[in-house]
Amino acid sequence: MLSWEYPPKVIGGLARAVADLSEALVEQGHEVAVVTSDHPDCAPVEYVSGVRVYRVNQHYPSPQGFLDSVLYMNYHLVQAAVQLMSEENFDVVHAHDWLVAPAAKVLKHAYGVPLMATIHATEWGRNGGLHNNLQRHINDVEWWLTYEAYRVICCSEYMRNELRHIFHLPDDKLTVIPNGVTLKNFSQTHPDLDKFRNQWALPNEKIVFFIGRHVHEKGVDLLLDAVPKVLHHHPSTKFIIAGKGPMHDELKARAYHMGIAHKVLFAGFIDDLTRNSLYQLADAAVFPSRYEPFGIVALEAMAAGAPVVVSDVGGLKEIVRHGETGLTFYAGNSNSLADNILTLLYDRQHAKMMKNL
Ligand code: NHF
Repeated sequence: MLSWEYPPKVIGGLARAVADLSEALVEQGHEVAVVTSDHPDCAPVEYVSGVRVYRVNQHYPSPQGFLDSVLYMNYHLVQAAVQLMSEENFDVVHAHDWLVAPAAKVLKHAYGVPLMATIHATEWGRNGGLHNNLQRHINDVEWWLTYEAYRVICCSEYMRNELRHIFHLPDDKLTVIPNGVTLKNFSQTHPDLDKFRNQWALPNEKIVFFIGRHVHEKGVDLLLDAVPKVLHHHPSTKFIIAGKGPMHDELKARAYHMGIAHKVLFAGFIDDLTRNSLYQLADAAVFPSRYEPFGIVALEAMAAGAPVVVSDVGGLKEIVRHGETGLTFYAGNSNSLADNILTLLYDRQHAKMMKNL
C-alpha cells in the first residue's frame, strides 16, 4: 500500500480507510506492507495490528514548495519500496490518491506488478471545478494515476459517476467498494462519562458535535451559520467543533463576530477516546459537507452511537437514509441544517430510534 497518510498521521478519512483496509486484509491472511510518510511519534519501521508500516521522510531535502515536498516524498517512498520489493514478491501495488502516483507508476513498471488505485477524492470535486494551475496539475496527476492503474476503486456510486465524467474511465476499470469502519475502535469511552461531560457542556445543555478538517468543502461555516437559529429555538445547546485545518482561525473569528463564541467550543485535535466519548454524548453529530466522496466520519459517528445530520451530497446521501438512519439536509443550506438539528434536539424518541439502528 502506498499512502501519504497513515494513523497516527490522520489528516482526512483516507488514513483511517487505508488502515482499516490493511488490517482487514491481514485478518484474512494476507501480508500487507504500507509505505507512508513519517510521523514524529513513530519508528521508521513497525508492525501495527499485523500490518508492516514503513515511514519515510517527507520533508528532506527542504522543499521549495508543496509540489516539491510531494515529489521528495515520492523518491523516499520508491527507495523504501524498492528495498522491500527487491527482497520479497508482492502481488499487487495499491496506491491511494494522487500524492503517491509517481511512486506507484515507477513500482508498477519496475516490478511488473498490477497497480490498483483508490481515488478517495478528486481535486475537481474538492474545488467545484479547476480554477488555477495547481488544481489543473493535481487533476492531471489524478488522471495519470487512473490511466496507469489496472483497476480503479472508488467508494461510492457518486464517485463512480464523477470519475467517469472527469477522467472518461471505462466502466470495466472502475469498481465501487464502500468504506467500512471497525466497530470496536468506537466502543471505548471515557470511564466516567458524567465527569467527562462536565468538562464540555453544562448539565442542561444539549451537545451538537462536528469533527473533521476545517476546509471549505467540509462546510463547517454552514454549521456556524445554523447556530443562531438553533439557539433561538433551543437556547441550551453547546456546539463542539473538533479538528483543525486552514480555515480554523477564520472560523473562530467568525464565531466571535457572530456573537456565538460562548456557545461554540473549538476543541482542536482530539484523541480517539475523547472522540468516542463525545459521539456517545452528542445529541447530534453533524457533517455539513459541500463535497463528500464517501463520508467515513458519518459511519464512525453511527458506529459510536451518535444520531447524525448530514448534507445530501455524494457518499453521505448513500450512507444515510433520511428519517431512518439519520437526517439529511439540503446541502449548502444552513437554514435546512438548523431545522434538522432542531428535529433531533426535540424529537428524542426519533433520535433514539435512529441511534439504536
Ligand atoms: O471518506 C476515505 C475518505 C472519504 O469522503 C471522504 C474523503 C476522503 O473526502 O475514503 O477519503
